[in-house]
Order: sequence, then structure tokens, then C-alpha cells
Amino acid sequence: MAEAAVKAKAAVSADTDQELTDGFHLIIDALKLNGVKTIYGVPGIPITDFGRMAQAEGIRMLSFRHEQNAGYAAAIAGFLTKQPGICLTVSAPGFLNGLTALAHATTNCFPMILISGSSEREVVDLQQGDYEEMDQLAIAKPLCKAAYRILHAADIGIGVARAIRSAVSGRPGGVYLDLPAKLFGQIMNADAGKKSLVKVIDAAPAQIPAPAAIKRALDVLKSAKRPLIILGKGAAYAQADDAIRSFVEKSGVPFLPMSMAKGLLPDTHPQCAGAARSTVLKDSDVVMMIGARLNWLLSHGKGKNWGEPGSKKFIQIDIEPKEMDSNVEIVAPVVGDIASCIDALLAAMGGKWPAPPADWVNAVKTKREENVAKMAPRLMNNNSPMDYHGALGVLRTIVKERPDAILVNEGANTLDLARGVIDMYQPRKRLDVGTWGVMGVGMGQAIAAAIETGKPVLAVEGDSAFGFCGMEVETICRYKLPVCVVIFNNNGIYRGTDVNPAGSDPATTVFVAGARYDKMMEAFGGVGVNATSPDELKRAVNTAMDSGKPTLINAVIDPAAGSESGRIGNLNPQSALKKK
Ligand code: OXT
Ligand code: ADP
Ligand code: MG
Repeated sequence: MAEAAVKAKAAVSADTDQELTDGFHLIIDALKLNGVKTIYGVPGIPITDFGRMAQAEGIRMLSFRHEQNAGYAAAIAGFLTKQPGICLTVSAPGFLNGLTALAHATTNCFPMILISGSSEREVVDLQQGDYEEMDQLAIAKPLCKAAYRILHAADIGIGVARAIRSAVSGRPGGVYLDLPAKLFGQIMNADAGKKSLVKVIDAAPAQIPAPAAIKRALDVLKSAKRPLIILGKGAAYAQADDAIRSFVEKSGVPFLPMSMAKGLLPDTHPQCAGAARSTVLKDSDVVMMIGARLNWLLSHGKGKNWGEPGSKKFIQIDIEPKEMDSNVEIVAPVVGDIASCIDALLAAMGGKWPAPPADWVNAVKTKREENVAKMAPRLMNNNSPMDYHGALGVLRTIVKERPDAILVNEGANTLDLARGVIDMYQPRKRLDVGTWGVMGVGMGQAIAAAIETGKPVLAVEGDSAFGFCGMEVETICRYKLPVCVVIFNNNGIYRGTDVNPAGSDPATTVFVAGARYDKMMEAFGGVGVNATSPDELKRAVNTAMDSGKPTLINAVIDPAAGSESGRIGNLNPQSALKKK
């Protein structure tokens, strides 16, 4: 099958002697022309041969066990590379499996293209019950930035170009590309086909901020008595690392990194206020956001976390004009791409810039040192079973010693505590649940991080979080990826100690006690380790990171150690009856 299909490219029409091509090859050529090197997906009707042919033509095809994980891989590939990550699925059920990841990419502003095969338009539109019938384009539309369908082989070049430009230009996001089964087999003249392809020029054009906006922003920043810079994952995405560091250092302003912006400047940098989060949010008077939104993760810029109402002025740098004033008034909006905005700010700051008031800088430093000192002894314990701090203490040292490794992190307590404990030293090394707090991103992210960067990956996973994507350990073993998965196994969601008061069924948040996730890795030829103390954990992770062999470490955590919903228990609705 595959061989016959590959040969079709060189087929010659018997009637006219013309060289022919088909939809399969035009799509592959269009993607390659635009620099696509990797596709994440799951094969099946009608895209099985497409995957084979793409592989035969040099595109790296990563076959997953579930489309959702392939989609999360594509989404994070987009974040890491600034090129759209590509996810390929079959029709209806495969498409729907990929859709959560497409929506996640859009929500997180990651460029991604979900390409799904689909059933025949004529049959779908008359609802005549085709194989995997579904109006996929209509369903995808509200969940992504743009959605397109290509019906004719001659439109493949322009369709792929539109999808790429839509994904990466302006605010990046998810794009859906619908390819009906009939398209793949359409034949056209090879020369005309080649001419119909489009190489996208300047897919994400620089968006230069207005000089007046730059001046306004600097005037507000200069007037501050207690300034703060918040770096978000948009700043990490922008890959303007040196300029951002120069700007932050020249300003002298304390900075607070959002989760995936950690490492843009090292967490150990003297201006880092990560360990003084509540203090800087509450007490600052001017806040400059760089690629961060005032959404739930920043309590919408108001309320008790932000001190007295009216006590703040906000400056915001973002590529999306509609983001301004989304939650509170932005007194100095700077609309543009972050690289251009930061360059313009640096140029306008001139040679010298006044340092922020020393009492503010010192207050932040004091609070930070207090919190770091408070945490330090908790990280040194060698308890067995482990608590979160004991286990994270050793992982913190391992990441310090291997700053170019990529850390993937999900869970509730496993996420929230790891974020605080594990310092990051380089940009785009921390990947996690993002804007939606979604569980199950871990294995897709780990796979894409290894593929796209070639660096070793340490995935720190809650046992529940891992359950959403765990079958992909087979994928990790199959492609022999340098991924070390550490499962914080506390027998459940948040804690493993809940009891059902009314019957013999287990409580809703608990899992099989004492499960051995390490055996899953062994089943596929990887290394499995059961670690019951921080010392054992440290040895096992170091061995895995040195060897680069796929490894899964079942880290036994005290089931009583976690708290409900980690650090966001306040978001759980309260029962009205309980309150009475
Ligand atoms: O300043 P103060 O004094 O306040 O102190 C702060 C910092 O200054 C300080 N700090 C430090 N101190 C010392 N040293 C250092 N280095 C340092 N760094 C910081 O520490 C504190 C806290 O700092 P932090 O973390 O920065 O601040 P805070 O206040 O927590 O920040 C607020 C937030 C909102 C920004 C932050 O909490 C945050 O980013 N949170 C993200 C939360 C999130 O997204 N959670 C995931 C979702 S939870 C829930 O929905 C889950 N589900 C449901 C579900 C989901 N999500 N998805 C799907 C598809 N289906 C269902 C499920 C099923 S979680 C979950 C599974 C959970 O079970 P697991 O087994 O996986 O995990 P376990 O819980 O481990 O069992
Ligand atoms: P975090 O969760 O880290 O706070 P968010 O995802 O909320 O970050 O915000 C990221 C913001 O960055 C989005 O508003 C997005 O429009 C913006 N953004 C993404 N890339 C760029 C870029 N290259 N230039 C400017 N803004 C960007
Ligand atoms: Mg758990």
C-alpha cells in the first residue's frame, strides 16, 4: 500500500504523457515547503497512507496512542519553536479526541494546527450516515482561532499557507484544517501542482509599538514608588530572552515570573520576587505585565490579593489589543510584539535609568529571604514515605545541576509545590498545565520537548494527572526518548485518605492503594523504579538522566500529605447547606 502510494507521485498520465501528482503529495510538499519537520498524530482512515507517505518523504511522524496526547505535543511544540505544531487525526472520534488540545492551544496562545481527515461532504451534509460522519469544521470553529476546509487539490497550497499564517501571526493560537477523504486521491498535473504551493513569507510580522505608547509606559514606570514587572508565558514564547533580561536589569524593578515564564531570568536572580508573591502583588503601586494576562491566575487584577482598591496602575505589553482593559483599567497599553516592544523601551530609556526606591527593593528582598529560609529545612527531610517537600527537595537540586533539562509538571499538590520549590535557570524549560489547569498534558509535552529540543526531560506528575496520559509511556519507549517520569503517588487526587461515608465503594478521590506505576514502564522495555525515600528518588533520577533511557519512578508519597486542590482550594464552591 505505502509503496504504491509513494510511487503515485511519479505517475504519468497514459493519455497525455504529463507527470501527475495527487492530494497526498501536495499536502506533504506544502508542509515541507513551509518548514514542517514533525507531525504528531494517530493513524487510521482516511489518513493512514498520508502518514506513511509523509514518513517516506522525510517528515518525522510521531504515532501516539491517543490523539489528545498527540495534540498536547503539537501545542507545546508550537510554544517551544514559534512554528505551528501539527497534529494529525482521523475523522469524527479522532478529531474530537484532538479537539481538547486544539482548544487548549488557543486558550494558551500556542500556535498549532489540527489536521483531520473527514468524511464525504455530500454524505455528511445530507446526514446519510457516512463512516465517522460529522460536520467537523462547524464543531471546531468556536474552539480555535480559524478553521478551514480544502476541497480541491489545486487549493492545497493556499489552504496550508492560510492555516500557518493564522496560527502564528498576531496572538498565536490553534487552527483547524479539514481534509475530506476525497481530497487525498485527487490527481493534478505535477507542474501545476508545484506552482500552486505557497511558501508563507514573514508568517508572524513584527508589530511595532507606537512611540507615544512607549513614552507613556516609561513615564508611568518612572513615577512608581513600588514597581513590579510580571513576566508571563507570552514573554517566554517571544524568544527575546536577552532583551527582556537587559530591560529588567536596567529597570532594577523586582520581577514575578508566571509559572511557564520561570527561568526567563533565573529564579535565583536578585530581582526575582517569586518567593515574595503575595507581598509584591499587594504592595506594588505600578505593575508592568509583559506577555501575561490578568486572568484567574492573577485574581483578575483586583480583590484582596491586590491590596487597597485603586492602589495600582497597570502597564501592559501584549500583541493583542483586545487584551487591554479586559479586567481592570490599563493606564499604559503597549500593543506590539514583545521583542519590538522591549527593544523600543530599551532604546527610549537611554543610557541611565533611575533605580526604584531602595526601601521597596529591600522590602521585597527581606520577604523573599524570609520565605526561602522558612522553606529550606522542609526540603532536607529524608522521610519515608516521602512528603512533597522531601521529594521535591532532591528534584530541586537535580534541576539546579542540570539547568538545560526540561521540566514537565502537572497535578494539584504536585504542581503547586513543585512550582514553588524547583528553581528554573533557563527560558522555556518549565512546561505545565497552563491557563486551564488541565490534567493530562504531561506525556505529550514530555515527548514533544524531547523531540523538538533534543534535551533530557524530567516529568513530575501527580498520580491522577499521569492517569490521563499514561499509556504514552509506550510511545516514549518506542521512540527511545530521554524522558524520566516521576509519579508522585499519594494514592489519589489531592490525597489518598478520603473515605466514603455511605457504602463500600471507594471515595471519589482515591485510587488503588500502593499501585506500582513503575511496572507500566517495564512492560514496554523501559526502566521502572520504586522509590520510597528522597535518597532513593535522587539516585534513580540521576541514573535516568545520565543514561537517557526511558524511565518511570514510582515515588511513594504519604497519602495524607497533600491538601484539597493544592493551592487553589479557595476556588471550590461551598455547599450552601453546610454553611447554614
Ligand atoms: O508570597 P506568599 O507568602 O503567599 O508565598 C507564596 C510564594 O511567595 C512562595 N514561594 C516560595 N517560597 C520559598 N521559596 C521559593 N522558591 C518560593 N517560590 C514561591 O510560596 C507561596 C506560593 O507561591 P505561588 O505558588 O507562586 O503562589 P500561589 O498563591 O499559589 O499562586 C496562585 C496561582 C493561582 C498563580 C497558583 O496557585 C497557580 O498557578 N496555580 C495553578 C493551579 C492549577 O492550575 N491547578 C491544576 C488544576 S487543579 C484541579 O482542577 C485538578 N483536577 C480536576 C481536573 C483537571 N484539572 N483537568 C481535567 C482534564 N480533569 C479534571 C484533577 C483531576 S487537579 C487533579 C488531579 C490532582 O491529583 P494528582 O494526583 O495529579 O496530584 P496531587 O494533588 O499531588 O495528588
Ligand atoms: P501567563 O499564563 O504566563 O500569565 P498568559 O497566557 O495569560 O500568560 O498570557 C500570554 C499573553 O502573551 C497573551 O495575552 C498573548 O496575547 C501574549 N503574547 C503571546 N506572544 C506574544 C508576543 N510575541 N508578543 C506580545 N505578546 C504576546
Ligand atoms: Mg495524587
